[in-house]
Parts: sequence; C-alpha cells; structure tokens
Amino acid sequence: MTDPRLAALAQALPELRLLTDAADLEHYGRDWTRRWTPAPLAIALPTSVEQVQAVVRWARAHAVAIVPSGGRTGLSGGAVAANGELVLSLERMNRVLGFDPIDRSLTVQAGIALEAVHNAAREHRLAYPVDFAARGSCSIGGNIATNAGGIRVIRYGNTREWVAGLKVVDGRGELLELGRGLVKNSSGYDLRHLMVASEGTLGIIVEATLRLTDPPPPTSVMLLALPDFAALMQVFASLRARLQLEAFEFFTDRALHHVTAHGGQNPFGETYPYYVVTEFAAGEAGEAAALAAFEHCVGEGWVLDGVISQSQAQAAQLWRLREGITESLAPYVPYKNDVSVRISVMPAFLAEVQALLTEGYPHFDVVWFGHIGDGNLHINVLKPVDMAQADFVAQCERVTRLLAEALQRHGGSISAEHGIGLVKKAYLGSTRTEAELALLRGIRGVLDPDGLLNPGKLFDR
Ligand code: FAD
Ligand code: 2HG
Ligand code: ZN
Repeated sequence: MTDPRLAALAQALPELRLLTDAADLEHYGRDWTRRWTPAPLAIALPTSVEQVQAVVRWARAHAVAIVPSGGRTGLSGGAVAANGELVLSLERMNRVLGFDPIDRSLTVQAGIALEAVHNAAREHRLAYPVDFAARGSCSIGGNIATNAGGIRVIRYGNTREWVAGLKVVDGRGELLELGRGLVKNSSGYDLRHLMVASEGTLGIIVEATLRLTDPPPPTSVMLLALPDFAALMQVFASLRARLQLEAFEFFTDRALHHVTAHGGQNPFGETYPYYVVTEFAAGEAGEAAALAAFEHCVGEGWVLDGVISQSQAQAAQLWRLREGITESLAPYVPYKNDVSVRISVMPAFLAEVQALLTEGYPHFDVVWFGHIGDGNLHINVLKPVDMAQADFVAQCERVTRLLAEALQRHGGSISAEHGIGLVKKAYLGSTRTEAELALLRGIRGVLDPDGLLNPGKLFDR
C-alpha cells in the first residue's frame, strides 16, 4: 500500500481485504451505466459490521469518500466511483442470518443476491416477492438503497413494503438499528424508511430483516398484441377487473426486434406495434376469466392476437421477451429514462411523450417498455450509428429536459425505480420542490455530517 491513507487502513484493520489492482478498480468502479471512467482509490471488502464501522471511522479521519457497492447492476450511476473514492463492497457479507417462522421474516446480510433471498424464502415454503431480471447479481442492500421495483409491484409493491428492519452504519460510523422487525410501531419518525431509496448517501445498509409472504398461486402467462398505445390502458383495466394479476408489463415492436435478435422467440407469425405480458392466477376459473377478458378485448379492437402459456417452459419463453430487453440493448449503451406518473394520468402522458419523440426526434431508435400497470415507463434511446456520441448525449439531455417538464405538469417522477444517482441529478427539481430538497440535504447533514457517503450522487453534495 503506497498511499499513506490506505497504509493506515491496512494497519488499523489487517484482516480487511483491500484491492488496488487496476482490473479490480475498473471492475468495482462502474455499474451498468458504462458512462463514467472508473477511478476509485481502492476496494474494501469487509466481512463484518464492525469492519464497516471501522472503515467509516477511517474515512472520516482521512477525508476519503465512500461508495457503498452491491451488485453494481444499478442503471443510474449510483455505484460509480470515478473520483478517488473507496468502494465499500458488501459482496462478502452475503449470508442468511436467520429465519423466523412466526414473524415470517428472513434476516440477511446486505450483500446477499436477490435470487438467494428468493431461494431461502422458498426453502421455508414462503416467498420474497420483489423480482426482476437482475435477480442473480443485484444485492438486497442495493435493492433497498434504490427502492427497487420490478415486475410484480402491481401486486406486491416495491422493496420498501418488505423491509421490516435494518441495521445501518451511518456517516459518523454509528450503528443504527431501525424498525426491529416490528409490525406495529408508533414511537416517532420511522428512520428505516429514510434509508429506502437513499442511494448510499445516508448510511451503509449492513443487515436487513425482510418480510416474507405466501407463495404465489399457480399462474399462467399471456402475451397479447395491441394496435396502439391507447389500447394499453383499456386492456389493463379490462384484465384487472376480471383476473388476479401478478404482473402486467408492456413493450414495443422495437423492443421485440432487439430481444429476438438476441435469441428470444416471437410466438406470433408476424409483428405488431405493442405487446403486453401479463401473469395471472390460473386454475380453471382463472383460465376461463382470461379467455373471457381476451375475447372482450378482441371484440373492442384493443387486442389483435394473443397466446397463453401451456407449460412453465412456455411461460419462461414469454417472460424472456420482456425480461431480456435490457440485456439485448446493453451493447448500444442506450440513454435511459425511467419515469412514472399516476396510473390514471398514463394515457395523457403517453400520448404527449410519444408526440414529443416522433415529431422532434424521428431519427432516434426509441425502445419503450415497462411496468405500465404501475405507471412506470422505461424509454431507452439508441444512438444512430452516424451520430457523434457528444451530439447524441446532448440531444438526449434535451429530450430528458422536455420529459422532466412534462412530468412536472403531470405530477410525475423523473426516477420511478432506478434512482437519481449521477444520471438524473440535474432533473431532480422537476420531481421535488426547493423546500423538499432543502430538507433532504438537511437530513443528509445529520446522518453524514462530513458528506463522505456517496458524494455527488442524488445531489451535488
Ligand atoms: P448497486 O448498483 O451496487 O448500487 C445501487 C445504489 O445503491 C448505489 O447508489 C449504491 O451506492 C447503493 N448501495 C448499494 N448497496 C448498498 C448498501 N449496502 N448500503 C447502502 N447503499 C448501497 N431495477 C428495478 O427497480 N426494477 C427492475 O425491473 C430492474 N431491472 C433490471 C434489469 C437488469 C437486466 C439490470 C441490469 C438492472 C435492473 N434494475 C432494475 C436496476 C438494478 O438492478 C436495481 O437498481 C438494483 O436494486 C441495484 O442493486 P445492486 O446491488 O446492483 O446495487
Ligand atoms: C426493467 O424493467 C428494468 O426491465 C430495466 O427496470 C429498464 O433497462 C431499462 O431501462
Ligand atoms: Zn423496470
């Protein structure tokens, strides 16, 4: 360790694993955004809460910023370390610590992968219902720090609903025990919820107690083809009235184009403008209700074609068309927007944004998809091959500014589930008032008085 600050850390905590190789700095210094050049000081891989506390105390003494790091699947630059920060990776704190059958809760270290939580819940014949395509690599700590959503929010809500208790090391090195797994607790402010969506700026989540629920009922998956955006919300209302929906997701023909180029199978003989993937409680009643809903939607002209899964393998194939979109677009390093409005506002908002993009930016390949049943749209813009990167980013920033203005008019949010991180900092004011922003900064000042935890993310300091 040639850097005197790192030498002091290694001396104070000889058992702490520290990485400084160029390949490690690069690997741990970036997330899925791929927009910034990683340049951390070093990577620390603690194995205990005490080590995390000691690292924070060292960081305070040496004025080194810390980037809390989970699976780095984030899409907003929250886990990027490009300014000489210490990356504090939770990846070695990845164990299940306990299960309580009466509380129906699972206590885990924050670095555990979402999929490992699913498996642990299943072993106890229960379920942890937050789910999305990055399940194998994202961590519970990262899910909590971003309030991750995913494909089952329509039925089970966001990560926030499932956090019963947290242990967090704040920016002063204090260990806070928040929530304690209580179902009921009216003893003042609930600091646990401050940590949800805090993007590593208020504390390092080291442990979480998660609520579990009954396993989902047997389900079927249906893929529907739609003629236009307007039909989307009609189909949603119609299905929601007749079926117990577990998911209701949409994507466009451009999304299908990219996924099928990456091995996805289009079950229709042709392509259509829009698609819905929906999962619902099956059984005889469920199937009959699905058929009735389908026929109603076809009769109204809202649905042009449809298939229903006959096996788990077929259900997985249909889901792949939706879940494979992000990975299929990754080679293009798309410019992403992740926005939300109230569900009731969605039709007007969709029409406005579609007009904005088709009229103002017809040269862009725009891939729309998302959790339409939650009012959450993902808008990925791909760079035309003949456009310079700087020009592309500048144009995309203009689009985002227009989107932010539309969101402000419609009372929406510039980040539905990915977080603000670095990518949407400049637009936070479209979602939060000045008074709110002042409060957020004030709270940060209390929990992280030196501004050492993920500085420059969410807001400038
Ligand atoms: P990271 O990327 O490592 O970090 C994210 C943020 O959390 C950073 O600000 C980081 O500093 C902070 N952080 C991480 N760990 C901690 C901790 N222990 N304590 C404090 N702060 C911490 N997101 C959705 O919401 N819904 C989706 O459907 C969805 N689908 C995705 C599909 C793909 C293919 C990919 C690549 C990503 C997807 N994401 C989705 C985005 C991403 O997976 C989530 O944001 C996830 O919650 C990030 O978890 P992570 O462990 O990778 O966090
Ligand atoms: C999803 O819903 C994720 O698939 C990723 O939130 C969205 O890649 C994106 O823009
Ligand atoms: Zn999403």
